[in-house]
Amino acid sequence: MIEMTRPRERAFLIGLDVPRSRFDPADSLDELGSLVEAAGGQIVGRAVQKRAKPDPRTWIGKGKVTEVATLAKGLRVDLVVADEELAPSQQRSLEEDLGIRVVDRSGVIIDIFAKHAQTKEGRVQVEVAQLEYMRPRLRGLWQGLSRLGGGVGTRGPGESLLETDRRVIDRRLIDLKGRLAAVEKQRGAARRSRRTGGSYLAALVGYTNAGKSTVMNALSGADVLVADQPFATLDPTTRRTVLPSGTVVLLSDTVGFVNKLPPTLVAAFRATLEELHDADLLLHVVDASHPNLHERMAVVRETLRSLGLADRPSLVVMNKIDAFRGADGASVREALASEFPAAAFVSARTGAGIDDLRDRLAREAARDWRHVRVRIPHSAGALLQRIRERGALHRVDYGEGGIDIDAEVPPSFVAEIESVSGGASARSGRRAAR
Ligand SMILES: Nc1nc2c(ncn2[C@@H]2O[C@H](COP(=O)(O)OP(=O)(O)OP(=O)(O)O)[C@@H](O)[C@H]2O)c(=O)[nH]1
Ligand SMILES: [Mg+2]
Repeated sequence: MIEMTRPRERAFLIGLDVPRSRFDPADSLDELGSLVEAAGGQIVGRAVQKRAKPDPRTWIGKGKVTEVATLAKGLRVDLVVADEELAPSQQRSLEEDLGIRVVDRSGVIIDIFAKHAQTKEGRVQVEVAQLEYMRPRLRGLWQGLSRLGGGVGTRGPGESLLETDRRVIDRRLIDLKGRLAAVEKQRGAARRSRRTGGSYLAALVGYTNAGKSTVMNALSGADVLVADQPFATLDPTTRRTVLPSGTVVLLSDTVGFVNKLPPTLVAAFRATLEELHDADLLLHVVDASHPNLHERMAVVRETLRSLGLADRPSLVVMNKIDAFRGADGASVREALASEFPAAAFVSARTGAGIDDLRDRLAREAARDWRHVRVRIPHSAGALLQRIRERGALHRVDYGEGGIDIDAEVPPSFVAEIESVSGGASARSGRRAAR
């Protein structure tokens, strides 16, 4: 399908400058360029057309198609990449008119996902996305193939052959989706047991390449893969980090977002993304050194909204402050602190600000903790470690009649502690925010 197997295929990028696009079209093409490079292509040229709206037949206008065809010939272009998901018919018409293979932004992103998927589940999810994407585009693919055969003409196979292929795809999709449902069920069980474990869960979210995995490593000492390329992380991982108070916080790292993330991918990765619904806090990691940080933040917020996570407590983490170059040499704080007063400013690479971020995390985790002062029997001593991990254990006194403790814990944990103590809570109450 849209595999770029030969290394460094020569790619020509095309974009549209239509009113009200979020990104400047040149910036968007830059980003498309890095996506194509991550998929194994080499950028040899680009063109942007200003239009009121896309051409219904060929996306870019007729004149531009001719212009691109001429340029592409001179540059020995292997494929033309459109900066948006094209309708299957547009992709087909463009290929016909250009006489060159046409790939769109979605095809490139799905291709990178296919390259990076590691786990079985990740691979199945990617294949579902690939097949869903490919299914309506079969006819074009067939035409491409017959052209490759050379001299066979441009007619595709008969409808019957196409229908057979669609049926094969549909059967495969049913099989894959069945497997995904089974994994989802297992995952659901794992999540429930994690929930009853009761630890605070902070999920790292953000634009791809913002440094989510690096922040995860800096906070937890984990060794999650970090790479200067889009969608290095596809499969979610969860790591424990112990805050100075002894409180355990779970951190989860997951797939990043990008402008115009293909809908088939979002659907296929639903199970992965649903993990975000368990999070007590979203750490929105931002590459503060990127010129398009505002647009990217808007994409992330919009994606979170579409996942039903708009109201989840979140903390913006301005990362890569070491690489920030403000206008007139302004520091990152001068440039961004007034606009994002609640944000944490860090460099996951140098470690700057990471201790502060840990403190912020501790404060967030402790937001609704309750104060408990109870006496528990010596037989329940094992509870102490769990109190320390889920909350903060301030004082422990071993007396003859039992263990007196003074602690702050999440509300969900209060009842369990009080039941062990026989409900003899000396003073339980909402804790004041520190
Ligand atoms: N200068 C600088 N580079 C950083 C910092 N944090 C991360 N990076 C670099 O940014 C690139 C992406 O980092 P990752 O942690 O892989 O980013 P990610 O958000 O997990 O990316 P995906 O998983 O691909 O979505 C890598 O080259 C990192 O070394 C930082 O604080 N400063
Ligand atoms: Mg990552």
